[in-house]
Amino acid sequence: MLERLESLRQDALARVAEATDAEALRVLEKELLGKEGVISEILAAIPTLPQEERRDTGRGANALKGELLEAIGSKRALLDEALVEALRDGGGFDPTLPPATPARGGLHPITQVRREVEAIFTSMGYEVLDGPEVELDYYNFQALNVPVDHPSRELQDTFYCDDSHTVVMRTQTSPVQIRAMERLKPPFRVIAPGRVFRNEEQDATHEHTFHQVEGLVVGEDIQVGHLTWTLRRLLNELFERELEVRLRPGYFPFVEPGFEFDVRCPFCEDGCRVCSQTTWIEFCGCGMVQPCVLEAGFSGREDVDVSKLTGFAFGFGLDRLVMMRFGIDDIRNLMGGDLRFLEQFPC
Ligand code: FA5
Repeated sequence: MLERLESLRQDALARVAEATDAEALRVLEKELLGKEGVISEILAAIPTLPQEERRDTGRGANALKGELLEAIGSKRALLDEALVEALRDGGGFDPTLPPATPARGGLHPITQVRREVEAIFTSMGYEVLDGPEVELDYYNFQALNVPVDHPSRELQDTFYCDDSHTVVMRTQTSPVQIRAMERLKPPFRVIAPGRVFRNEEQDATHEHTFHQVEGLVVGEDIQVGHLTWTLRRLLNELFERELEVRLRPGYFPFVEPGFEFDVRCPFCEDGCRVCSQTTWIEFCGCGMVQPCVLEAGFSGREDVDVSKLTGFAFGFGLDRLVMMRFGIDDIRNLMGGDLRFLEQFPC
């Protein structure tokens, strides 16, 4: 067997050296080192050899395998180099052709609109905050005036992360309100865009994973007028014209009074698909921050006199705004990852 290995070695190395192109080398590699190649065959036959030959044959076959791998690798590098040289020397290389342009990626429509929203708010002196997507129940609910077992928790179907229900996938961006109060000194204005999660059935307007933008302003003498002015300014900038708006009473445990803020449909006068034939679009929930939420957020802060503070907060769905902006009729397209859809919104 050892003689066979030696003659195989000489023959194989000679054939590798003689290979003239990458394809010939690939075929040879398969014949020598492939799953059904000569080396595998020798290794597989070892148990059938006399006991005293087995060890040397195994060693010899493995050493040869290593030697052939190296020889084939070096030969492949030589052939590649020769190919490039040949192309350079005129073998089909045309230096006047334009270079191949790499395909350009683009920003996701949600990112495009989020950046626009951030630019509008930062131009009004707002800071952009971030908050954790995996959140403590305390921030997502309790500090926002939603105690354990409060029925309003059912308004937002929650993904709980542990059996004791202390950690949740945040159902809204509102917990960033509390984190902002803990960290910042009033007066301040912040927005907090980000992903939120709800254990909901998907349909054309509902996702289990979607995006919201939270807004919070805290200071002295902050009133409902400041809230409506701010939201109108946002919509006017986004839609580049003055749109009619209205406030309706709305219940959110962390604001009092609380409102639903609607905007007149920018696409029709008598009703269309986007506004469900009503001519109004529900834009966001909002209201004046509940005093008990200010108490919770600023608790333990000796530098803050909560009794002097008021504030407003709002939270809108970014995905729904993107749908309004680009006339998209099914929210599931946004996170579907289909390039044919995404390429319609180049940026
Ligand atoms: C809230 O989440 C409140 N945190 C908003 C708020 C903030 C009120 C501050 C007061 C003060 P609501 O559950 O209505 O509210 O959700 C806000 C927006 O998120 C909705 O208007 C809608 O645009 C969007 N939204 C809600 N559920 C979904 C869903 N399943 N898929 C896509 N967008 C959704």
